[in-house]
Amino acid sequence: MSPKSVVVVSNRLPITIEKMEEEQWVNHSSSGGLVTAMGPVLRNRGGKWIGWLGVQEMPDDTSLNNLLSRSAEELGYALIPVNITGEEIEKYYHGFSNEILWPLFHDLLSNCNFDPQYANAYRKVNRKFAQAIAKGTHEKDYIWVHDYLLSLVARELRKIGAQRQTGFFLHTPFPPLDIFMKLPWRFEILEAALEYDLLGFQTERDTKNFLGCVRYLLKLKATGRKNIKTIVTKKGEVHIGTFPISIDFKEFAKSAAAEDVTQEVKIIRQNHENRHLILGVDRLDYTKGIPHRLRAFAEALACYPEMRGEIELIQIVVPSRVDVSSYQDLKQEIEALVGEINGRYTTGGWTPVHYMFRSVSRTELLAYYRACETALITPLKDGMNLVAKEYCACNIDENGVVILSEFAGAAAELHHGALLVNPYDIEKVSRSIHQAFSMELDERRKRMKKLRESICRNDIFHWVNSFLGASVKNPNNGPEVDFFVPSP
Ligand code: ADQ
Repeated sequence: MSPKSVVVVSNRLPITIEKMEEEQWVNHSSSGGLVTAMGPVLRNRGGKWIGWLGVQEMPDDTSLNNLLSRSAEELGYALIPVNITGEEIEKYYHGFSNEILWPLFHDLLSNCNFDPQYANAYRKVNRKFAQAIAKGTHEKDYIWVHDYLLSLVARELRKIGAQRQTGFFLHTPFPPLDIFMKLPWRFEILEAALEYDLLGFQTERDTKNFLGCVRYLLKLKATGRKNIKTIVTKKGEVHIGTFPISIDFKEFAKSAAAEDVTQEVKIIRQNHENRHLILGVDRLDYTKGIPHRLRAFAEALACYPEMRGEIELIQIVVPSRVDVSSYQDLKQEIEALVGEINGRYTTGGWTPVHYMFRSVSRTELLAYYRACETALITPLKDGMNLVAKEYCACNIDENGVVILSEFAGAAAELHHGALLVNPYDIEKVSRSIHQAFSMELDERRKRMKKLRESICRNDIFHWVNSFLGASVKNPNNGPEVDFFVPSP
């Protein structure tokens, strides 16, 4: 019998493919935190990754096989693509996932479009993922499913008669009962979630919210150990725990010190000589609170005239879901606010807001993390917010200040070193900008040291090990292989 291996299942595979001229396809491996962390668990151990290739027009069979074997060679594990049609992408991805679950899970009910047509496509695509798992994996494999797009996979596996041990990690927040109750499919989503063997959330608050919904709506109570709870359903036991996701801290710190980044930092500092630089980095998304942040920055300039000519906000917005009209509206709102602030305050030689709407290179991103005195991270709600952790890891001079939304998952861990704010409270955010601007070096160092120590201890490898560790502690569950990943 082949040994148990880990299989990761996520909406997207960790590669992007692109069609070049003459029908040639090329592949690029993604390099996000999850891909880095899962590498050692999957590589050379029969591991697999199942997901969508991100394109509607699939390559022909020969090109696809070539692409997949090239990627498998580069990554060290196999990729199994799930085919999703254009209509399914519309309804499962843009529809149910991003017009219903995404805003609802971020407490933004007014952004939800509960279109009943979306639910069927969501079920159908979750079924497709289950079929790909059933076909491409062994009964003894451990299936680790990621995120709100795939909450029904364990249920669909059972329905098609495929027995697997499964874990699910939710990268977004989980909302409180009052909000979750509004979901027309609330029972279905909760009951399906309880078909996984292990459920992981980002923060204690998310776990409590989930358990509260289960208790109230399904009349099921959790019992058990402090950090891992157990719920007994008709189908068996489900374990539930909190596993805050993190980053490859040492890799970020090492790359931030490298020569290319150091050169780029010099250029940024020369271009903004003697200025206190405040950094915002976000995907274009209404959950990130960019307009609120710009208003708070404008308020700070209005209330603290001594900061005029001294501070500059560098706001990087990474294009995302740009074909969706509400995202286009958000972009326009941001650009109008940037224009207003600059129109009002710019003087010869000083521009208060520097705005970039593009995906910057990794070298540039790390250089901005290193070069800016303050990070202004004010999502209205966020599962974790890795930018906050990356900023600290790259702050190798240990003198930066983090202003952080109390509604980012990261606040649970970083509250002792960051300046916590309510992003809706424009005056408080503006005061915190002033506090960061005026903070003595000693205090900045003390705070940043604490932040860096905590992120270094709880890095992405710790996250993988604790999730998979919790799955092994379940009797009969979890992968058999020695999958623990040493933090390099
Ligand atoms: P996101 O909503 O995408 O993730 P976040 O956690 O901040 O939010 O991660 C963004 C990532 O994009 C960071 O790793 C960052 O380095 C990268 N990035 C930012 N700007 C970039 C740029 N200009 N070019 C290239 N890359 C850039 C979701 C949830 C979060 C949760 C994560 C992980 O919404 O709450 O923290 O998953 O679970």
